[in-house]
Amino acid sequence: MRDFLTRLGIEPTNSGAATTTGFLETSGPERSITSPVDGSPIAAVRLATRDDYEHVVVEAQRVFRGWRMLPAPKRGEIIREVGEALRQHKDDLGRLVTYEVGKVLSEGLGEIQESIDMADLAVGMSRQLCGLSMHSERPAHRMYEQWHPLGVVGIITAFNFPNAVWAWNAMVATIAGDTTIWKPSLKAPLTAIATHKVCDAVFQRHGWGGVLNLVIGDDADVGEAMIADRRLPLISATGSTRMGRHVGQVVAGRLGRTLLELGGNNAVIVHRDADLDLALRGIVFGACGTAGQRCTSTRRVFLHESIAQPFLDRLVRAYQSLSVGDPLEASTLVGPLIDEDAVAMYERALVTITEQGGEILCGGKRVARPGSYVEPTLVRASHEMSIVAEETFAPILYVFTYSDLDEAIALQNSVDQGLSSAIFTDSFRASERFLSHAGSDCGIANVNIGTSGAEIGGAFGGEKDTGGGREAGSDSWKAYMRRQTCTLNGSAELPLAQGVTFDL
Ligand code: UN1
Repeated sequence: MRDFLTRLGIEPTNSGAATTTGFLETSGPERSITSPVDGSPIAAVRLATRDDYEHVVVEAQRVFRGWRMLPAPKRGEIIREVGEALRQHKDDLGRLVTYEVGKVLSEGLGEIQESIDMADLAVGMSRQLCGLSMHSERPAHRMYEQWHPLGVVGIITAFNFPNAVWAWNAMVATIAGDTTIWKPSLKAPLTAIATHKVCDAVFQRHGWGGVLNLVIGDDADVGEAMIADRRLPLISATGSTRMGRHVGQVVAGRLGRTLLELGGNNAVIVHRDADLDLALRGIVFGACGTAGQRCTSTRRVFLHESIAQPFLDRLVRAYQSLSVGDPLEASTLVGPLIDEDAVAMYERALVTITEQGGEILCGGKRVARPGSYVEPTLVRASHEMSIVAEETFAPILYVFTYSDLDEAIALQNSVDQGLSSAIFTDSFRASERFLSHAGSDCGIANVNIGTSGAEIGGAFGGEKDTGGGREAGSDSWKAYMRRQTCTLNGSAELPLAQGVTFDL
């Protein structure tokens, strides 16, 4: 049943760092990785130390100096092959994602598909790294802007998308001419190792080992070294707002750039004229998909008072019918949480919810089976409850009612996070209001679609405490390049701009 591990080259003990020459002999402590599916150990990783990191960053810098000179469409050809390699290994990688982090198999496979889509998008981008040309105010002068690769890009990813979020960054950064150092979550390092092996094999075949690099280590050791490192002009980090605030401050302290994709507290508004069948499916997938552990997970629902009670009854019935269990089985809709800490966090949140006066309509307990399983939970909530403003990374959905659409939009916007949002309505006016400047304040605003499951063709990210970064989408390559304005003088004179004279 675990053949996919062998096919992906996962050993009983794996090195936690890779660069030009492949995997290194790391010398950090060994960490055993346990599956949340059944609580059994999968494999171990020997973590990278600060010295290993140092070695990798020197290599990544050296390789950058060559890689940046390869024409972008040629870099794109390599990424096209990376996309092919991901296609070939999609089934095994998807299974590994499911086994290591617990999302159901169709979501595990979907995640690899997201990376394949990202590769395809990046191949196209590699021929479209376009700059503007401007008319100069000076005779026989020409101005244009061009984009250069940045350097070595640090990519810090979270456990919940252990493959795709790396791909959002790495596919684009590499066609842009950068090299990358990936520091994955210590909760999902095996997917990172397997993904690195599959993708790096293509680079190695072309003589470009060291474009993709991997460092798996403690935050205190490797993470801190990375974010403080002036040799990394850009740090792209995905995770909690707390983590992002720290990364943002440290990188800003050295005037580096960040691309932050942090917490969400995403809401769905169900208006009085909504197609309730659609709304039901959108909400349940949004709240319970990946067991509520997406940054785009639906955490709050606002029901128009005219449909609230009958819709809530349907929602409760839908929740009661959800199959929670082994995510590798096709009939399962909700897998486990990532680990025991996550279960403890879910249980603590439920205590707080009850203390603050929330009414648990269904769920609310741990599921009695080996592994980190919990019941998807529906809570009738009020805005006096401070916990509804927090992101609890678990399948807990707060339900509110409203009478006026503007009031619902204001409540939706009242939290610190600003990632994803949705309205279900058949009213053109309601939909336009939601999408107007007075509407949703989030980076993603959907109509008749839930909050999660965005496509890579659109820029992904959010405002406020979500960090402001955008990944994927048409012009995302700009984040991985530096912009240069060039003015060329084809005349025999040296006129100064703004009419300034300076005659010697
Ligand atoms: C995340 O949870 O960090 O839109 C990313 C979605 C996925 C990506 C989620 N495409 O839900």
